[in-house]
Amino acid sequence: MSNSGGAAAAVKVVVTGPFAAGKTTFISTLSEVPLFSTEKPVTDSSRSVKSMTTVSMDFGKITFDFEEGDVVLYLFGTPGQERFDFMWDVLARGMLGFVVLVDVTREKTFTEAKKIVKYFKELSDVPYVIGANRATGNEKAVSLLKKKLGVGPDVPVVPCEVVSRQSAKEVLLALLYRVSALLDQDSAVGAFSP
Ligand SMILES: Nc1nc2c(ncn2[C@@H]2O[C@H](COP(=O)(O)OP(=O)(O)OP(=O)(O)O)[C@@H](O)[C@H]2O)c(=O)[nH]1
Ligand SMILES: [Mg+2]
Repeated sequence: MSNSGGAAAAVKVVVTGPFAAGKTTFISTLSEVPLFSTEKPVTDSSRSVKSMTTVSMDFGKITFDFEEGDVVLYLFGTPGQERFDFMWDVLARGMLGFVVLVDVTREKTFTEAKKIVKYFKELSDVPYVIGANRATGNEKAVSLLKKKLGVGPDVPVVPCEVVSRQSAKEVLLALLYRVSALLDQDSAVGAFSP
C-alpha cells in the first residue's frame, strides 16, 4: 500500500457476526477513543447467554502506524440479533472491508455465521476475514468452523481472543493487508485517502 507524503488514509471496516460473538468486546479492546456503544438489556430467551446486546451499532477507531504513513481504521460493529438486521445495510455503506467474528465455542452459531457472510458479500464485494474468537485450546472447533463456512483459501480465518489487544489487532491486520493489496492492484490508492 502506498500512502506517500505521510497523509493519513482512512478505512471503514464493519465488524459483524452472530449474537454474542464478541463484536463489542473486539471494538472496545482496540479503540483508542472511548467506545460508542448502543447496548440494551436482552429481552428474549438469549438472556441466558448474556444480559446486554447491541441494538444499533458500536463505533471505535484505531490508527496503524506504517512506514508509509498512518492508516486510520473506523470500526463499525453491527448488532448480532437478526431482529436488528436493518442496521446491517446502513452500516455496510462505504465499507472497504469487513470482519466476521464467530465464537468457536458455540457451534450452534456457525450456520448463522455462514448466513451473515453471504449477506455481507452480497451487499458489497470487498475483502473480508473471519475472526475465530476464543480459539485458544479449541483448534478442532476452528477447523470445524472453516469447514462449516466453506470459505475459499483466499479468505483468512484468524484464530483470536478478542479480549487481547494484540490478538484482536492481528485480525484487523489480516484484513488490512487484503484491502491494501486489492487497492494497489487496482491502482486505486487514491480511494484510500480521505
Ligand atoms: N473469555 C473471553 N470472553 C470473551 C471474549 N470475547 C468476548 N467475550 C465475552 O463474551 C460475551 C459476548 O461479548 P460481546 O462483545 O458483548 O458480544 P457481541 O458480539 O457484541 O454481542 P451482540 O452485540 O449481543 O451480538 C461478553 O460477556 C464478553 O465479555 C474472549 O475472547 N474471551
Ligand atoms: Mg455487541
